Amino acid sequence: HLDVVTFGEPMAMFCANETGPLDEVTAFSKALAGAESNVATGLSRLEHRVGYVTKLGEDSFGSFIMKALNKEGIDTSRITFTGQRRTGMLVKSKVESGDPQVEYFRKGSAASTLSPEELDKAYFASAGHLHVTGISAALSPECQKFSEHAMAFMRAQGKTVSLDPNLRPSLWPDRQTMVDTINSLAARCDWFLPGLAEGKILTGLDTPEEIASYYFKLGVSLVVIKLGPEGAYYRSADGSEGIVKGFKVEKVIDTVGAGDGFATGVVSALLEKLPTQEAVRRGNAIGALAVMSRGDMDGLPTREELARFMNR
Ligand code: KDG
Repeated sequence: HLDVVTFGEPMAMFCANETGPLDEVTAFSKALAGAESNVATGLSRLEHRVGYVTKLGEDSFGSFIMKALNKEGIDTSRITFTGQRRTGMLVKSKVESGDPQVEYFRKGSAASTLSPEELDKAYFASAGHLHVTGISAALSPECQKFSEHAMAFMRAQGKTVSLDPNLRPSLWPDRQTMVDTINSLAARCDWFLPGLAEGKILTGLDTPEEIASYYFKLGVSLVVIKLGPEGAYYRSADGSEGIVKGFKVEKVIDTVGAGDGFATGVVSALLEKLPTQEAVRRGNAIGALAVMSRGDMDGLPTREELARFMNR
């Protein structure tokens, strides 16, 4: 039995050890990356039972990722290896401020061949909740179908589904395809977690209130819109809405992974039946912890670390 199941593409990430343009950097440190594996890691550190589904290449990155996920206590029993394709990777620059430069090497990767026929229904049904990000649907038509089938299947089973759009324009053929596909996935989720800029791109609307209304019409029961350092706006089907202020961040080290930290907080708290406002506050807390550390996962707290940060 699992609390949460998720799927996607984990990657070997090479983070620059020094600032400067990527083509000039000579030293990098290897770490695990991937939006869904970040969330799986965050949830597992908070003691939720998490299963992660993907395909890896039979290469050193694949075994590196497998070991890292196992070390986090994530159930990896449904991860398969293929000799036909490589494990994806990315390189990331180091910046003093703003967002780092990211380059992907993942087209045609092992994970991008995950197809709907491979959906292990019994395994998914053993979980109470499914977490999805829009990155998976961007990887290939098969992955898009896998996402659609998994979401529809879990909804039909009476399970909850969360979706973080995680817009990655560079992975999509064009902007309109990205917008249309993500919005059709949003219509299959319960909890939708866009950033404000993403919400604007996806709906053409301006305010968090308008964006939330758009997704309520599509049938979601909770919209939480990330507002960066300001915190987050939420609106729930129970009628509650408002802005939950963000936590103070002393120094921003790396913004990548903040949204995954946020999703970890919101999803874990909702599964623990905390009130929506508290769930959003936990999302803000883990998002803040994530931007204060370099790797995607370094800031993801244990229960004790989270309590200490939230009560300080
Ligand atoms: O959300 C963090 C991700 O951006 C990073 O881990 C890499 O999955 C990744 C992606 O596709 O950008």
